[in-house]
Amino acid sequence: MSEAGGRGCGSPVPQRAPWSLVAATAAICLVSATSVWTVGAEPMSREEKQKLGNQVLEMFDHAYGNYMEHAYPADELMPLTCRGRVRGQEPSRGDVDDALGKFSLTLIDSLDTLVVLNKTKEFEDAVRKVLRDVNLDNDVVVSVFETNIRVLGGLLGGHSLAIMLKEKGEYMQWYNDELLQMAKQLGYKLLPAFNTTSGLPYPRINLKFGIRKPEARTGTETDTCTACAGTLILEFAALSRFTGATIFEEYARKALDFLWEKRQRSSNLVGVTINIHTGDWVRKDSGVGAGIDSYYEYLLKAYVLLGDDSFLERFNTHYDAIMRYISQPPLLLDVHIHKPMLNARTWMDALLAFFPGLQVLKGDIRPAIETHEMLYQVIKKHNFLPEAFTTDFRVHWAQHPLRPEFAESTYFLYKATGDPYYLEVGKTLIENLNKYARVPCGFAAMKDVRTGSHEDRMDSFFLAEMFKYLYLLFADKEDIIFDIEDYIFTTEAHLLPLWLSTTNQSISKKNTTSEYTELDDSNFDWTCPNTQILFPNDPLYAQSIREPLKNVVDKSCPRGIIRVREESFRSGAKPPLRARDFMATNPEHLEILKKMGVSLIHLKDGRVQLVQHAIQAASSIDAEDGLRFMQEMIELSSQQQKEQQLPPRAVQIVSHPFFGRVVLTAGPAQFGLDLSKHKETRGFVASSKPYNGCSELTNPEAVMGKIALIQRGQCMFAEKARNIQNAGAIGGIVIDDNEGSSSDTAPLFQMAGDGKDTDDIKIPMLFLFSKEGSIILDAIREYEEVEVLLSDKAKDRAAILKDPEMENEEQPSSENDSQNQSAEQISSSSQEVDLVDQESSEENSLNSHPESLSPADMDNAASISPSEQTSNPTENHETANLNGECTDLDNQLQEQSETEEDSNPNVSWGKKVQPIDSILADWNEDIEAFEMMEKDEL
Ligand code: DMJ
Repeated sequence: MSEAGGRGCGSPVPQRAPWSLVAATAAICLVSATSVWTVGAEPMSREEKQKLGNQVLEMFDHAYGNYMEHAYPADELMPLTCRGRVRGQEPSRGDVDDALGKFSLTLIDSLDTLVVLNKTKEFEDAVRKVLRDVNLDNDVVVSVFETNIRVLGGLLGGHSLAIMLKEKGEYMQWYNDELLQMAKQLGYKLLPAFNTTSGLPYPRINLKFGIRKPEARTGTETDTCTACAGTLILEFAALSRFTGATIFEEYARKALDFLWEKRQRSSNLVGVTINIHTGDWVRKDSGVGAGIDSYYEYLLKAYVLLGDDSFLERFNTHYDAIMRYISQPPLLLDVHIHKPMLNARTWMDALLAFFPGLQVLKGDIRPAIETHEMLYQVIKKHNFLPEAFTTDFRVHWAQHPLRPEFAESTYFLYKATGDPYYLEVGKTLIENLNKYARVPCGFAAMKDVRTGSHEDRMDSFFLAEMFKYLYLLFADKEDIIFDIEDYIFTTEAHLLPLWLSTTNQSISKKNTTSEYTELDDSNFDWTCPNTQILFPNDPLYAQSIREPLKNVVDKSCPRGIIRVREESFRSGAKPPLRARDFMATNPEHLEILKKMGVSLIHLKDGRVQLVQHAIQAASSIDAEDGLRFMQEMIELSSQQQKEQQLPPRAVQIVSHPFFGRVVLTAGPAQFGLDLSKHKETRGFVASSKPYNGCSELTNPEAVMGKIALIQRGQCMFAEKARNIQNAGAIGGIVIDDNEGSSSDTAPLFQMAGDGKDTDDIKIPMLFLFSKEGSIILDAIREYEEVEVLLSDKAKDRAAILKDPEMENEEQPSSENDSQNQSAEQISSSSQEVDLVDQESSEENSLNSHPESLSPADMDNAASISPSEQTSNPTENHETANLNGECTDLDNQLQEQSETEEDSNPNVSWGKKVQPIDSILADWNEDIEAFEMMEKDEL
């Protein structure tokens, strides 16, 4: 540890120091506590740590190697179809694709990871490839935020470590700041985005044509997210200080200054989205996750890197507000910026998992331990952190794109506490990645953590961040070829050297509006995690913080909601009417509605429609209550809609050469055998004749005892089911006749009955979109005998292979057994969409559901069915909690999260062992066929 770090962390309240020293201190403090832990979780031996470190290296090689082999120079790897994701050549995924600029994103994002993982030779090769192949002048519209954190950050991280290596004298001796020149070129390309009166950047820019030109196809946006505008300062200041070109740091500072000016002055919170022209808050909800997260992160880190006190003061002001309103340990719940005592949501998103790590940097470790523990409990339930989960820990959005935030916080908590518990947490993350996300061609994002299905996606941040944090977690100082404490991590985990704080510093003060005020010492409280405060003579202190939270997920209480109510009652005011409590038959409620400017219209079909006219409210406070009520009502009704939908099901191909590794997410049927209640159905597939299954089958002998394949169309699903059942089929798979349809681009499809009694249908029926259906049809063409498993979620491969019928099958053998447990999903169905998309569509839902729309002049409208109100499970939770009881009502969650049996290493492999290479070759042939099919369609 350096002297500066020792000094800073030694004193109970760190003394104010010259800014450059403080900058260094805050970062170095993270390692100060590693020797504190003596009792509690079992210490991990050096050998075990090394073993886990090596496992991380092997996993990185698998991800990076497959990207380089099968995807490069494309931006990302599609790990299921084993090819590159090229923008424009795949169906658009909306905003997520804005990260892809045809600039070999994953390679650039991986550069400094290679050095951290001690792969210096590979780094040297990678840099040469970037310089040789990457073009930053493509006619493509990209996200300014993503391009900044991933590409500019990646180039700067690469440059930072290239000059470090060059100075060491062995590697990179030829390097002459080429990456920095590319970074500068990219920096200039991003600058036109800042051409707004506010100084907030446009969210998107065309790399070739900028914003204004007609060819640019962007520049009409009015809003951006707070994180999008407030996550530039580290990269832009580093670029300025490395090059001496002051303009970048100035622009980034100006954007931050504007956001600071626009903070809600009474709560000191910021909203999620802001109008870049007027500075008005567009979305006034406020949390620490999606849309805001790295704005806060960059204020604190800008102080660390640049030593400018005004950033610390801003961060501390916001942090106080976060801890006052948003933090409800262990939860972090969004609130309204104007009414911060009211929760804006009943769920949390996965991005907030970075926050405990930031709290460590701030030095506020207790709530960091609490939130981290809560998140870990959620992970233990679902193997991964779902994109969003409710306050009572049910899955809200079931995806998980292999986000690194939780690993990041785990690393920082370990650095701060030295508690081996966090090493065990890291070990679990590694195991889950290998067991559930690893596929032969990389690691695939989870499409649904409940079914274990995959998405054909491996985001670049997985390589930039996940492997870095996991490797560093288990590494000792001597395992890394440079001193990590000399660097700060950007939000994408790129490394910027702390010495930049003293380089070209004069430029930072020029042309910035940030007022410089003398800070009182309270601003420096806990700037370092102070071990005397954290562990007051008790090495079990951290464990004692975690202990009460051990069962928080199992025995969940929606605590945030309690707080709102308690606060309201305490102040003597009547609590505002909550959507979930509303009864259309309660006259008192109708009176409150009127006061809030909400009118109620009875529709002919029995539903009631709610419409809000803010100007008809009794006061502006009532109008705001009305707006919140309407927002809650919309959220509630979409939640109810979701709950009425059946979850997706899985079709897993178990025969040679798939052996359970391919899992297709299938749509359920509202009739027939319910696979969530019964054991899976296993059988060989056979096409029915006629293929549409609309009349008595002419080939009953072929489908008898098998799972019949039927084409969608021409008659009701129930009719098809009856026809194949009569022919003796044990199950049915309906394949979409809509050519090219895919669950990647279409929402989950659910087969309805025929409006009559369908109790006579006893067999399970599942639906596959055409793209997924083709996988089975192609497999039949290729292998003739294809066996599948119809179930509610992917089954463990060990269990599948234990089946006596499989005993003689060829089995893959591999050193890495866990790798073989994972199941690949060619594509899958789910109604869940990407977090960003979901947020925007949620916003639109106010205006887009025809049934909830009122005439154009209406401000807000929502429709509900009165009967839905009483069946809302949330209501039950609420009542229980108000009575002070906390019952675990979440049986569904329990069922979903039943951990699958561990793999059985004693599986008796058959005699005809087919080498893994040959299996993969077969697999690749399938993929090629699949690719050809897709190309044809395009
Ligand atoms: C990363 O690209 C960055 O960490 C960003 O700030 C938000 N999260 C993603 C990964 O989840």
